[in-house]
Amino acid sequence: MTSAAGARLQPAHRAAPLDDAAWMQTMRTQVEQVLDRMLPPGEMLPQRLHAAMRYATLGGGKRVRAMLVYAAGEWSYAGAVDDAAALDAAAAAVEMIHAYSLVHDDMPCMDDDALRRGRPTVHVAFDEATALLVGDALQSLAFEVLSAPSPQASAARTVEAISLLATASGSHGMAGGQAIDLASVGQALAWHELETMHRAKTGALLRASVLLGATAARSASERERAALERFTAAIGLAFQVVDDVLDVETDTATLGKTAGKDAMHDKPTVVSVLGLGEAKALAKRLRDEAEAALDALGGEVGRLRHLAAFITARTS
Ligand code: GRG
Repeated sequence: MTSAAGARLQPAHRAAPLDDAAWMQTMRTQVEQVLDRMLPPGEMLPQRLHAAMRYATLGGGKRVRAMLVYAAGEWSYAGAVDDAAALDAAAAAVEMIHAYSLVHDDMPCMDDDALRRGRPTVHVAFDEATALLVGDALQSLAFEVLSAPSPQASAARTVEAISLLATASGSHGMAGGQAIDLASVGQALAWHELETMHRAKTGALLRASVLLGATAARSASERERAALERFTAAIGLAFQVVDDVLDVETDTATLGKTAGKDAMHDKPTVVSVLGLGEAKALAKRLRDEAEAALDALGGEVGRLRHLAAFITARTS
């Protein structure tokens, strides 16, 4: 074991396994410590930008993407993690990209929201120009972090990881999905159009999180790759289906962001297209699909199984 991160991923014969709730809390704390270490100090010039980057990234959040990296990492290392630094780098990088997307998504030119993670959004707490720069700088830092994961990581695997995250974040992934989302305001989308948008906007980064963890220690076989793709497709869509259900069923205080925003902005959602009952039924089917994919994958899939259940039954 080379670091504290390795210690919590020891296999059962070497350390008492954590139950799933304790494991999630441990992973959350782990990635927050890594982010705290990797983000420039708020006192470093330019202080306002660095303080805002820390505000955006360290201010709460479920850390689902980081947990997917760690869970898939357990599968990749078959429980015995010798290079925890590579997983830490990937977990921090996906959380930085995610934080950047939330900062930009909340800006007046996009979703125009004043509340995120139970606090004023970055452009409200700081200002719009700073919020724009926070997103830019977090995106760059994510790739900087990913390009120097650990002395043990091979150059080829590092390049593969950078490419994976770049594709997931760009116009074929998250940013592209956001563009379709913005263009869909006031439109009546067919289900397949909405699904395509969500798979890009939300699903691409969740997919990258799983694959970054899963390929940390070794290359997946063709059969394993197919099972991983099936798993990420299911949880990626499920995450947004549940998000749309929560948007209509849950209050602002619980969500930590403004509830009912989609209807307010006349945006097509899973609920507006399928109806509430069918949206909930779809979330259940997607959980079954994720479970079946993990059965096909085999190996150390316990944490991934727990995260699939968490994603499809989350309450905030
Ligand atoms: C401006 C170039 C440019 C790109 C912007 C803004 C953007 C790209 C993409 C937005 C993508 C986006 C906001 C997707 C929403 C995904 C989603 C459901 C976010 C909420 O995730 P949670 O619930 O949040 O995991 P926490 O706060 O728990 O981390």
